[in-house]
Amino acid sequence: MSVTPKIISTLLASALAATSVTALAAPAAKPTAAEAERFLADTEAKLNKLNNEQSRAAWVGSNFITDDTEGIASYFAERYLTASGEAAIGARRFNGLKLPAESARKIMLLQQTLVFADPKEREQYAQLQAAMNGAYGKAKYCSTPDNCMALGEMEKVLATSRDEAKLKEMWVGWHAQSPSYKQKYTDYVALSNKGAQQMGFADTGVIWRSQYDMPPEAFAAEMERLWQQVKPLYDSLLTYTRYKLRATYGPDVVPLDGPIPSHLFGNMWSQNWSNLYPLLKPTTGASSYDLTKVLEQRKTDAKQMTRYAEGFYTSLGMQKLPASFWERSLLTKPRDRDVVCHASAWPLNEKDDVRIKMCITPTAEDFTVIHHELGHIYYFLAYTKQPFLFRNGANDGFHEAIGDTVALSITPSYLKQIGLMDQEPDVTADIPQLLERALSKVAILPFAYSVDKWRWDVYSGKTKPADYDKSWWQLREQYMGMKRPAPVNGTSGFDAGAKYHVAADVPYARYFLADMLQFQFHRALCREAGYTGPLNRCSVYGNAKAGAKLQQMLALGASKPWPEALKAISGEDKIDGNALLEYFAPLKTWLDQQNAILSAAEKKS
Ligand code: X8Z
Ligand code: ZN
Repeated sequence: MSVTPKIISTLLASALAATSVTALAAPAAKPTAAEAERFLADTEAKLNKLNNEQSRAAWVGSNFITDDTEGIASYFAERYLTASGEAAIGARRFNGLKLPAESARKIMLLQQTLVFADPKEREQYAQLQAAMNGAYGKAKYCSTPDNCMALGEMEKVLATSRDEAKLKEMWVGWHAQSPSYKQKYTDYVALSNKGAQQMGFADTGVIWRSQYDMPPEAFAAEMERLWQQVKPLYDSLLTYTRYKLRATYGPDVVPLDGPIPSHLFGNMWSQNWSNLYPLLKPTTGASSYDLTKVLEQRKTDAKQMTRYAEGFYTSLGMQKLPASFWERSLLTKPRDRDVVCHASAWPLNEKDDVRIKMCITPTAEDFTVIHHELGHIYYFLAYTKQPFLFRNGANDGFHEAIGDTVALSITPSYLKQIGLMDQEPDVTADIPQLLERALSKVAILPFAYSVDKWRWDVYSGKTKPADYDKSWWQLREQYMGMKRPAPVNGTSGFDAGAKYHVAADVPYARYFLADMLQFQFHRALCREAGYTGPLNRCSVYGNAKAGAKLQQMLALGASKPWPEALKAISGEDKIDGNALLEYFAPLKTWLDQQNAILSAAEKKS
């Protein structure tokens, strides 16, 4: 997980009762600013200690999935929940009191959490969370009792095979696993909402939308505004992709209009279409360079992949990764046990115990992901000196955007500099490169938006458990233009749960925001470096000035409202799709030309 303080908390029934009574009775002596400061100091010290303990237990729970480690992880999560719940209720006393801005911000942050009145419910909540995490990590598809595949192997088939039946088998096989924890998820949602209501929120989705320094309704409107801004680019990319998939799989599988079956996009969730690049690449001017091939041929191991990424950050003037990072991280999939392979970055304490857990393979995709993970790590390291409650991203989208910003600087000229490419391609390769990048950066937009649109409706009760799949696929069709490759499983299916972040209950709007922010950050860093050419050819590798600018923002952590952090790096104070659109503008023109040609050819045939 990339987020330090857990937003979820709980509270002993007695503490809640005491607080409510106080609220109704004649107010106790007016709290003073000095009391508030003491309260914050005590609370931060306590939460820091309990958070370190729960992180350590969660690390073990995700690295060695057994019933015992699951029990240990939920025990420590529960202890943290108890303390953070007490803190949330305790903080209410200081609402409205005149305090220094930073203290007022801490009082506000402490209250954005769940609070459980009933200790039994708190325990159950923590257990369900640990159990769903374990269930996702252990899930396998067995075509026969002795032929079982883990998610990673199935993803590899989706990435490389063009055999439609095989793709469908992988897709359906993986999506048959999540119904086993649907009941757990349903119970978990109900409990979570109870916790939100204890704290005065309508439901958990409202808490999630309240974490962006603006009212929750304003945040939902911002998401919609941003989506409308970038939708035309997505539509052009989908249209082009449709023609190419039609040519590959035939008109019976890929219709000319209407939703496309979602198992054909090279990815289990069709959120990243990079693996379709060989099918989609322009016939002229396309670079034949294949980073995956180079990494495979050189037998680049997981440590070396990580070293490449570290090298980028140190070139910006950042520190080397601490020795403990190398000793304690998990970089490859163990052969002898179940682990949660979904890549994650962890701060284990407020010093420099930072780690990643990732099953690295020598592919271009993992080359990007490792830069992403180290973005979290360098953010953790940059804000260690902040007080506990500010040891976090300016908002969660910032946390997700840092490593991706750095990865936008993985250009041919950079790859040549580090010896992974012999010859830089000429400008005719710009469109192919932009297309390749759009297959991850543009394709994810409607996915990222609609995952949380689905959860907002689940948490609000608008979508009932029997309609989970119905609503999931309505959203997939409306936003992504996709459909389920096989009929929906009545009312017992749980396709959303086949995505890690749903099973692990990690909010997803962050990736949507990060997708916009990283282009704003990239543009700002390139300007800082004095670069004036096209943004797709800019790499800030080795540029200390750009590095200092980035570091300055990272060091703020969550101490200021995010618009101030954005201003510190870019001079802008709004998240905006404009930088992304500017980056891909030449591709948009090209896609629309191609689509006109392909549409005319389709009409003729
Ligand atoms: O979960 C991740 C990271 C860890 S925070 C690997 N990502 C999202 C996903 O895989 O669904 C990065 C891109 C989107
Ligand atoms: Zn991340």
